[in-house]
Amino acid sequence: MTTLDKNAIASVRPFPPEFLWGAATACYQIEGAVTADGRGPSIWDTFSHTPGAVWNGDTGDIACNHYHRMDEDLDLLQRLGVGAYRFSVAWPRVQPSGQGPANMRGLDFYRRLIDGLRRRDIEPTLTLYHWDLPQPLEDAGGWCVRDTAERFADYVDIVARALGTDVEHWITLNEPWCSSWLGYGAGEHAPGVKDIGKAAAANHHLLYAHGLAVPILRSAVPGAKVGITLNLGDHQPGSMHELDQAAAKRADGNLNRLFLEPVFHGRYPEDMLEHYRDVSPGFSVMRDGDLEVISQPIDFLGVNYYFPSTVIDASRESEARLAGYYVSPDVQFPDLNLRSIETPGRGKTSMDWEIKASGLTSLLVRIRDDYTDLPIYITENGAAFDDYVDPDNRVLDHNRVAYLQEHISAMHDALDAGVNVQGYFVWSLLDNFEWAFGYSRRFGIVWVDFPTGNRLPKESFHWYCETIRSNSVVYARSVGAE
Ligand code: IFM
Repeated sequence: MTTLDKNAIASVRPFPPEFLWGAATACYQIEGAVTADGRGPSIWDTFSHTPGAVWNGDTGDIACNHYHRMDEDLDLLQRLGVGAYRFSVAWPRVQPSGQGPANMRGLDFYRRLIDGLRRRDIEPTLTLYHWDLPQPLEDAGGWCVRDTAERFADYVDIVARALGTDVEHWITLNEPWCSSWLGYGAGEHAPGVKDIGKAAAANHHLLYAHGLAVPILRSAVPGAKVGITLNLGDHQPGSMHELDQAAAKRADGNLNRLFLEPVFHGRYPEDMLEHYRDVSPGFSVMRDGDLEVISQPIDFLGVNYYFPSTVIDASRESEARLAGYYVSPDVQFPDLNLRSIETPGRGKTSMDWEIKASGLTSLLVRIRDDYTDLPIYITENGAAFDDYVDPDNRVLDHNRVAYLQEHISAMHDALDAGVNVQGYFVWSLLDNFEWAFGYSRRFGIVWVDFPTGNRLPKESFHWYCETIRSNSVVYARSVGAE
């Protein structure tokens, strides 16, 4: 592996020969066909049909219509040259009511998907849960109750037995932080509940569900590689002030440590247990033995990284404003008594997320130092920008190319530092249903014209194709790069 010459204007940085390049999607965001072949309703069907919940009243009813255009999308993946495709299975297609016998027509869709990938020499990377809980399970308490984790275990068993022979890489959960804290705490995601005590209980039951799934996968799929995908962040304090340092520690505790510590060290962080001591039911739902279930060995960690965050204690808001900072309430952490501040000069995506590629490097190094040397896959990384189709029928998304280039280069920095990164999946193959933002935010490297469903590869698609083909990234220092 070459070491970056920081004095060069641009240098080509090769990846190890076996490095895995991929693209990622998730079922509710692309499939559509929400009543096809016996699929039942999920919490996202309910939430997206709730007035005011999603931008413009958008829903996933049709989305990219991937359910009916699967072959075309698989051809796009083949053209892109990826070695792997990360997709998720919709629990309500497999068990329409969240329990009971398998719906064979639902499973058959994923069987065809996997066969299509195999025919194209693309490895399936299967996520079992990307947020679409069957609605009847939510009606029975959702992730706030233990029974949902037991139901998840049954569902995993069905999927593993049905599809196991052709899938090696299994991801139990995608971003359980979002399912718990955005879904039950901030109420920004389905099921739209705003109750910190429930969010903490959901946090625990989701991790418990992950733990239950691991041995089931191992017994149903000999040789399975099992992991979990976490959305992790790099939180910096806005100043050296002790209150801001403490605020950054709280944000880190909630987003990162509440998940990494139980999975890798078999314990919850003391400061977070203390912080949530008085909420109900909170972490009191934990039973003896749960942490052993949660912390049993896995084979890899999936990391989703998008943006950095700089936080201050809420009490220091006016001071920060006086100093000229743009301060925003941190709606994603309603209980943590902190504010986000923007770092002047840093670029932003159309999600309003700041761009700081070096945050990915420091995060990866920290995971290695504090938690695990297991293989890491970047299971999501990408950016939404205000793309448009130009008069020559092209989408020249140079800002996305720059974002990807900087982040892939930052991942290379981590490799150079000895972190065991083995693969990278761009988010996302297609423009899709971006949850509470509906179709207003485009993350795809392929443009989707939602009224017709037509696909158009963007400039970033061609750039990523070349990156994969050359198995290298050209590092070009951006102006003001950190
Ligand atoms: O679109 C989402 C995805 O479903 C989960 N991770 C973050 C992406 C961008 O917000």
